Amino acid sequence: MTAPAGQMADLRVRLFETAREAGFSAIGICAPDAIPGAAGRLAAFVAGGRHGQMGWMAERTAWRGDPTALWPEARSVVMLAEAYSPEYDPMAVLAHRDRAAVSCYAQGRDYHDLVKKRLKAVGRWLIAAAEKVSVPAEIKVFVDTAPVMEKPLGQAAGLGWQGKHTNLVGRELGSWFFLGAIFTTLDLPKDLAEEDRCGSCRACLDICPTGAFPAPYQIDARRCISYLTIEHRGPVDPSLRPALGNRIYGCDDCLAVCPWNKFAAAAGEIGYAVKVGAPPLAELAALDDAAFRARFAGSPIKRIGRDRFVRNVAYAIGNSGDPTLVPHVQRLVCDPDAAVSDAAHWALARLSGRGGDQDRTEG
Ligand code: B12
Ligand code: SF4
Ligand code: SF4
Repeated sequence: MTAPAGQMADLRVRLFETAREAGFSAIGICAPDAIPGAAGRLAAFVAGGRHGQMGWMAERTAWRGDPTALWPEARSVVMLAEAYSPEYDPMAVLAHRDRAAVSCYAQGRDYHDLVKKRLKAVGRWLIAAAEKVSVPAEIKVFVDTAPVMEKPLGQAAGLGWQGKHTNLVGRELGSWFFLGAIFTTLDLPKDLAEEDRCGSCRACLDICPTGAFPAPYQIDARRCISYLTIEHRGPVDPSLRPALGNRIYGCDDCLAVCPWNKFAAAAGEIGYAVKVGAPPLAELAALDDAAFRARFAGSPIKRIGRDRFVRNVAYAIGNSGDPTLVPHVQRLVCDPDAAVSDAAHWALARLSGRGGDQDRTEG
């Protein structure tokens, strides 16, 4: 939309204020054509099979790799960061092997709901503010699930850079933040892209329990514990199971070690505060479908369903080294879900010293 530059500059200032008042920790704007390298890297990622069972990553790649193809009328991409920084050490739970390690991002309410609600509020404000100066505006809001590459867009909008672990890191934000996008037909003034500030650091690459980084800045999702515990259906490759440790939903290791997190902005949204905690594995292994749904209502954990969740719990019990947990996993041997039953067999064998990869250490 063409409008006087001064009008757009003023709208931009007020948009930034509104986004901060709404609770976002940072905001930046880039052009829809600001990520020309992303499509090729996405193509290489998919061609290498690095998306594993996430078949949706291989679909609509023309849109995902190029925001101008997704919505040709868009003139600006407003990128927003929402902090969820933990107030505790996310790695501490890894030493309590009879308890479940649940990633910080999944401790509270589902971020998809919280971020989307906020994005829509800011978007509605933008449309109304543009209307007041007689500039028609349209918007579309995205968080996570649309074919949009949020990290390169976030870097182009100046929110941070894609670190060697591939996630976005900000100088003041650290890396504990979610991303959301507002595409708009308004031609707002743009920000400068942020530059890479990883330097010679490689802490995230070295800590990864499964060796999921084939090279700095590249991930093979098939080896990432976040993928294995959340996205992967059916049995996990036995060679990777010991490295899961007690992580039953997501993994925080590569973010937790990043030195830039000492500057991390505090989480403004109380919805992300610890709710799930680190429950005993014994308790979680007993969940049936109804109990699982009731316990994780409103949580992102609910998305993976009871079977995948209990499969993960069984792997964690296998890795616990705690023989008192044997009866809790024994019950799962006859589970109707084949992956749960397989995980239970594996856990029993590992606890009795008959199976698994006893020499690997984890967390
Ligand atoms: C698929 C996906 C996953 C997959 C794959 C991860 C991945 N890195 O692609 C899995 C399930 C493993 C995953 C895990 C996690 N995810 Co995730 N995920 C996504 C999703 C839906 C798409 C990401 C994507 O496009 N991947 C495809 C690859 C090709 O793109 P890319 O990672 O940007 O790859 C770039 C680099 O490889 C780089 N590159 C390649 N070669 C080279 C070479 C050089 C020299 C350089 C400089 C760069 C470079 O270029 C590529 C393009 O920019 C986004 C949401 C979205 N719609 O964007 C969330 C998202 C990235 N995830 C997020 C989060 C929070 C996580 C976890 C931390 C959750 C957890 N605690 O368990 C972990 C982190 C694991 C990790 N180290 O990445 C956040 C990240 C926020 C942030 N601050 O960056 C996002 C943005 C969701 C959101 N809306 O907030 N995720
Ligand atoms: S989330 Fe965990 S498993 Fe995945 S890349 Fe980071 S450290 Fe590795
Ligand atoms: S841990 Fe080091 S290499 Fe990894 S993202 Fe942070 S600064 Fe970059």
